[in-house]
Amino acid sequence: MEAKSVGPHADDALLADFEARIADGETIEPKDWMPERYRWQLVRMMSQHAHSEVVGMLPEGNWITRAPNLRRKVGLLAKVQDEAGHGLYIYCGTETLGVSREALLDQLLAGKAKYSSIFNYPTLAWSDIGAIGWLVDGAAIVNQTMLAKASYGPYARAMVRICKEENFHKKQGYEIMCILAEGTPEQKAMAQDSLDRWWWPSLMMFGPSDKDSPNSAELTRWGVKRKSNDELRQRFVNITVAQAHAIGLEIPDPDLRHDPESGDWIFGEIDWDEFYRVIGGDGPCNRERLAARRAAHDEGAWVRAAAEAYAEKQAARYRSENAA
Ligand code: FAQ
Repeated sequence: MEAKSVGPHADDALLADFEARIADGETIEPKDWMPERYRWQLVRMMSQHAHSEVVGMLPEGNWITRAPNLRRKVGLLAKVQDEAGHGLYIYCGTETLGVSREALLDQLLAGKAKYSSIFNYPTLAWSDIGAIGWLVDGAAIVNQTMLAKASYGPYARAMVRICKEENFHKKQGYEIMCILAEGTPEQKAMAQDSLDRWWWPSLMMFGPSDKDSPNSAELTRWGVKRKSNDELRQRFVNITVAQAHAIGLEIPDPDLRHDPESGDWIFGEIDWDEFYRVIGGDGPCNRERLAARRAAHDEGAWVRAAAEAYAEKQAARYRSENAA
């Protein structure tokens, strides 16, 4: 009888120790004991994040050949390459939890994995590149600055580096918007149109409101989320409204008002039906994005084969040198 009860009691003690470490602000590292549910939540969230970085290259990659001048092309190329790097860091972070990058990519290509809703919207004009840098990277920074304090060490450390790069992305995007906004009336209208189309989808990036967020309770309890979806969304709105006004653009929300007591910009109701439609696979570009990822994966098969053959050759040389 006693032997049987050792397991659960041992687990209770481990869980108490794990939660005490988090309460003390320690980070959890890959070889530390963690509850299976913590590992599962991290794999779920980190894999969605890595996929978002990778799929997120597509809307902007679409404009590399059409950037208006060399400086813009160089900036955009660098940004898109950075996003690929972010995907790789986070896939590596997920590997520390025992899930391979190949397994996660298979889920993405099979259409079984989520990635951020924002990347299912089309980039119709050059000004959309400005809007993405300003709003999408701006939202990502607000979200990921908090994740840099997450309890899981490899994820938190990846966020520190990623946020530095996202800051450059945001600046290049906002600069594009500033220049268009003070250009000809047509250029200003173009910037406003991009803001109109990207504003609400950017607010959706923070996820459902707190009362409808099934994962938040566990993620908060275990120190992965340090602020709630709604708190971060509000922080983003407060930062961004001022930036829009500074360059003479209007936020497309008739209900937007400043609350002098809290200092917050109170915004109107988000279209949650649209949000759930998009994350359910029925956004404007979901099918196109998956088709593009599958084609890129197939076309890249020879690169993976070549890298593997090279690695095997190097390993064989190492073995023969060490055997000699
Ligand atoms: N899109 O219970 P919650 C970037 C799902 S990176 C799609 O609140 P959670 C850089 C959620 O997964 C952008 N699905 O979920 C860049 C869950 O589904 P599940 C990505 C969403 O995890 C810039 C369900 O709804 N950033 O932009 C979305 O507690 C430019 C219930 O939601 C990250 O991934 C959504 N917007 O909170 C790249 C940051 N929202 O798994 C290229 C890390 C929610 O139960 C170009 N992730 N869902 O089936 C997070 O902080 C969190 O996962 C949230 C969601 C806040 C996104």
